[in-house]
Amino acid sequence: MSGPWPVEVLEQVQVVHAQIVCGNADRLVVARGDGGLGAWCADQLGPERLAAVAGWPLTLELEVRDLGRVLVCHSTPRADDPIYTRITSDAEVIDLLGHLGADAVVCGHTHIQYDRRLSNGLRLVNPGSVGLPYEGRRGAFWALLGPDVDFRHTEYDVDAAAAAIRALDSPVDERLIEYLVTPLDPDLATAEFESLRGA
Ligand SMILES: [Mn+2]
Repeated sequence: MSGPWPVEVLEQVQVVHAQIVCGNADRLVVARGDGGLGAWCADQLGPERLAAVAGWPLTLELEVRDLGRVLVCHSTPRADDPIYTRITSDAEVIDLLGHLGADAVVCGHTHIQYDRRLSNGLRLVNPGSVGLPYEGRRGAFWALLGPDVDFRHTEYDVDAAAAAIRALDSPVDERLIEYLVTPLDPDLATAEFESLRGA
């Protein structure tokens, strides 16, 4: 819920009755953190919408056709901000996720699409990011679940969106807007995340 249009985004997800898990950026909005952006988003949302965000769960369990029992969480079932990537070792990811009674985990946090099978048989899917992808090309990245994992890429007018964000009187960092206009290469972003893991 952190970004240039928190109210519009929340209204859209409510219109479609989306099931949502809370991520670290959402948590920071509720806590009014994140260098001014969280507080600004919280003010835009107002107390009633903010209460809805504060009520979002850390995990969701879904039964998805052919995928089986799917656990959805922003990072792990217990914490919204540990970093792991598509190249983090199976052992480390399994240790972070803990023992789960699920066939698949759908996660977020690193903004890069991947689909991998861990050595314990668990399928791990990151559907990618709509709002801030690091995919080396412009657009919104997401995935359709069931019967398989169908990665999607939706193009939109990124230059117009960047101009609209810049026209807002908001604390959205120019660096974030630049990520939309000139997207990070996913391999470089993955390497950067891995270096943060070791830090
Ligand atoms: Mn995150």
